[in-house]
Amino acid sequence: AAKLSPEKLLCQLRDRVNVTMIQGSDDPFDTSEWHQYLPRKNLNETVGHLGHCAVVSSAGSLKSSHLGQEIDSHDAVLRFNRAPIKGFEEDVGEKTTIRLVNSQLVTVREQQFLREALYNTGILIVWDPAPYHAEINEWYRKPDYNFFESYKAYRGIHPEQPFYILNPKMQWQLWDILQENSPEYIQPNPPSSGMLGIILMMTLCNEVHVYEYLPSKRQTDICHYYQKFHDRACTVGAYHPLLFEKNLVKHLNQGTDEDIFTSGKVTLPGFRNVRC
Ligand code: NCC
Repeated sequence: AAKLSPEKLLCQLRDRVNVTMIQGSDDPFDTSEWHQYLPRKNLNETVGHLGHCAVVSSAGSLKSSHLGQEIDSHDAVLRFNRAPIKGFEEDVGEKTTIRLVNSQLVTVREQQFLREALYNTGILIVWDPAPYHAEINEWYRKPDYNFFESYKAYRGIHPEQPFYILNPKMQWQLWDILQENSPEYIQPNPPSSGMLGIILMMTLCNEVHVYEYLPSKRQTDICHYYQKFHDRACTVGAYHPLLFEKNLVKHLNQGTDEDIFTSGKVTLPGFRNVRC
């Protein structure tokens, strides 16, 4: 596969990855039952036009980074899964505008998900690994984790908090581009929450800064900044095609290598600033 220039790659991502949330008009969500649960406002209306945005990976290398203030200076901050703030403000900041969670977290850890205050801040978005290029209908019958009942339960408890379901089509549209631009065959598993979140923020923001997704000089084999768990696979991937995702993001970086080395920081343009 021939690697595209960063400019061409940005255009491919902009034009081929359709980032949308499940809507009441999407079959099989077009029922009065689902209409009670899905948010009335669409995501764009809820967040408005965002300028500078930060994406905070959950990597262990955020520990002792002192990036908190810099992260909080952004107009919007995206976090993942159970990544906490309390006790880690100095390194990861305290602002959460959007939290992107996987369906496993919502299903397997349902009781914690329904109870923990961590999830009550900002906008929630859940995603689930769908079969390759499946129609929404087919995915709905065969989700990777059947999170739909947990989603409804959460919506019942927190009806005012915006909580969206990511349209699963985008994961494979993105995966196709990853595969086309990689020299090797990639296992057909969807991209990580991190990569999905980066693309999401590129659709919502003028500019995106990603922290410790490409590891800085602080890289270790510690999986998360919030846990004493060692596993190198967290950074390079096992199930998710993390290494390929990270090569792509490195290729698109508009910041300096120095920024990566010292802050694990990557600068990406918002799609609205991409000219094709
Ligand atoms: O670990 P996880 O990811 O929640 O991390 C969020 C995103 O941060 C980036 N990351 C994380 C650690 C690290 N050392 N380097 C990184 O670059 C990745 O981009 C990652 O996506 C997920 O993607 O949803 C994942 O979720 C966990 C787990 O389900 C949740 O944390 C909930 O407990 C998965 N771990 C397991 O299933 C054991 C992980 O594989 C992927």
